[in-house]
Amino acid sequence: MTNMNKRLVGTLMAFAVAGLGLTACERAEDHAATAKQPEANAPTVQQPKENPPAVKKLEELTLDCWNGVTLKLKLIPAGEFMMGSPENETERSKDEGPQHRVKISKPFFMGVYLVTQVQYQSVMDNKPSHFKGDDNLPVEQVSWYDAVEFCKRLSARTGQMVRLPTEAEWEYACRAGTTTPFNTGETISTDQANYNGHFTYGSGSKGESPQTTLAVGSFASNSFGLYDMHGNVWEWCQDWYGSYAAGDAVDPIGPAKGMSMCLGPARVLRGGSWADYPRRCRSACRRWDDPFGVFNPCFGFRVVCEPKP
Ligand SMILES: [Ca+2]
Repeated sequence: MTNMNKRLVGTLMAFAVAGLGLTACERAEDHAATAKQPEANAPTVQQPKENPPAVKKLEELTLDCWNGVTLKLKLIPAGEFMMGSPENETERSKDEGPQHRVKISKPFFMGVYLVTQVQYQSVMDNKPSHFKGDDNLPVEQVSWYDAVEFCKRLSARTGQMVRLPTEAEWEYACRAGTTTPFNTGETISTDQANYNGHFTYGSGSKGESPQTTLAVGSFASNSFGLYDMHGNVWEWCQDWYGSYAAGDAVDPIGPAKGMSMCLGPARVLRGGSWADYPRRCRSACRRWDDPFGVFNPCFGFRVVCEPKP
């Protein structure tokens, strides 16, 4: 049996179990309702329980970091996409393949912006960034462990489950339904993102190269309403870095252990930065680095939050 088939069988069994559970539960409630109304004048037909989970109505979530500093997230719908790049994509790397179908089975909230310096300071009580001057610059010079600690503290403070995105969630959210190298199309310009505009991608043109981070949200969002997915700072993802597993996947979380790179097992970063050529900002491009003690002014993150049931 292939992995996909195993997952399918698992999913069907889960549905079957859930179905049995619901039936048993509704029967118990029917019984209770009947027992409470012996006069039986009222209609005994129970309304079907169709209340959708509250999450379906929520488009946005705002988390209170501390003292009036908030962090806004948007609901990303469940769906499917082709993860990785096709073999004919210009300037791709081998590790972006094989392209495979990924299902994101549940909606999730994702930070509209990169975590900013003021948000980071309000949760972690320090300011590690190399670039200074504007509270709304993205935080950088944070290790993977710093980013995870931020999520833990914000979870504790808000009662929400805040974490780093999986690599699959990140790419799905970045693409926002697009299949081109960028969510802006076949190429990208310096009017659309912060990267090293002295270099071009495909038929693109040269442009500015600010050589610094820029305040989050300085360019247009993608169609999910997320800003700076391409460029500004690289974004730590939850996953260990490794080759993609063969075949289609549902909610993949990456390999169980990191592929050992020059500094040991590595974690994934996505999206490129102010310092990078545009090819490194593509939706499918992957970077890895040491999760400990990497103080790089190109490394930041954004968070996701699992909707409460
Ligand atoms: Ca980015």
